[in-house]
Amino acid sequence: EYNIVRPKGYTVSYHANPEMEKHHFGQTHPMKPWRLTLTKSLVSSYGMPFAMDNYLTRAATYEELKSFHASEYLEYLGTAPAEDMPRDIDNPDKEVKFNLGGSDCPLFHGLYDYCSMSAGGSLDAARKICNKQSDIAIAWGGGLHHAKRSEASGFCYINDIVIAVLQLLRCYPRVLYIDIDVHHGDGVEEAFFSTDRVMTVSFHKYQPDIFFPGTGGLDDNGPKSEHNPGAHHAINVPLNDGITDEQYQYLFESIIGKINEHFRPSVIALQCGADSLAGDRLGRFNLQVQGHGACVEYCKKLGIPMIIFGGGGYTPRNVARAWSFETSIAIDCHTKINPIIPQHAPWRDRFIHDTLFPTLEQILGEPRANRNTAKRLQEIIQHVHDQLRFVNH
Ligand code: VJV
Ligand code: CA
Ligand code: ZN
Repeated sequence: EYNIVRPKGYTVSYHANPEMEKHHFGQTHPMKPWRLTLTKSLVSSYGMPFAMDNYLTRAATYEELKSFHASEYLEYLGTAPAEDMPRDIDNPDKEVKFNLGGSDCPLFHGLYDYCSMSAGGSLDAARKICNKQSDIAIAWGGGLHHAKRSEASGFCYINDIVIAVLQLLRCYPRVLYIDIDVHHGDGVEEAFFSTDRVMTVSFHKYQPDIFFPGTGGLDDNGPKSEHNPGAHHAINVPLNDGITDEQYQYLFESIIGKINEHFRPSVIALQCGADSLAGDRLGRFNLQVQGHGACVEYCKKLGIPMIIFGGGGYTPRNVARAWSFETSIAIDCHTKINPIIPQHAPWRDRFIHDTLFPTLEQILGEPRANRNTAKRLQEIIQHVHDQLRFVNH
């Protein structure tokens, strides 16, 4: 019906596990793993699984998680009692130390299974790319970019991206990490601060003291200590409220195009946090599904192997739209896809508007003011170009 066929000349793999999606952070917590179920169901309603290799994600092992995380943190993560369970008298200090149990990173039932499955999907995706069994590997359950070596942060407990990139570094000389989540990808940036084999680029809303996590200013390009090969290999694109598809696409293509020329990545890791879309419960931008997807399409056209991760995204119907459209870009059927959500799609009423591409008026009622000036965008591009003069591979 939709004429969805395997793309010619390359392979796309899709990594998911419905078990991961059943976990709950708590009644009104913004992070809803159920959005992954809604995404998978929309992807399936379009028949896209026929065009990909579909893998049931396994849980990453303790040893695999240890490639980035400290054992004392992992041990506590694996044994910490859920919030409604009796607490150990010694544990409050550990919860504080590891930032577990607050409102952002609650200790919920099955937390360790949830985290290790998220990391397992991203690691499976990285292995398929390494083995050349896949050219584009999709892991919507990953993208948890804030987690640190021994600390949970911003809804993230295990940094599946760092673990996957460490795997990629075993088989590729240079990895380009790109992060279009509305938040700064601080955990991934910090993990690779001292290597010139990974360049990290994050586009995000930046307003210290007001918007999480408060890092990622234009001048933050990696510690400029004397012998740090990683200096100049962290690129930050701080933005204001209300950026539009047109501005974002212009910035993205100018910056990523230049980085591709200078850094010449052997593989791309793209975090597609969908909280940069208009109408997101936590986001502040005016991006539409088309503009968000244009970033994926631009990266795909560079013709380099790529892992695509999920990330943030707090209005599930818009998350499912964006990630389904981006899956269609990966398999190259986005120009043929019917913009009307299929009649047989489960939860069709959840989408409110029956299209993959609602207008800004449909999403927001009245649009959010755009606080990004043309002059500022030019300054950002100029600064990034200046940084790249230090980078030549
Ligand atoms: O801004 C913060 C930290 C606070 C302390 C905790 N309170 C709840 C909020 C302010 C300073 N945290 C951010 C974290 C955002 C994480 C984004 C993750 C990603 O998308 O980048 C990748 C997956 C924040 N913003 C909004 C909230 N927390 C928030 C948390 C809640 C909530 C409402 C808003 C937690 C529980 C409940 N409501 C019930
Ligand atoms: Ca970002
Ligand atoms: Zn986010």
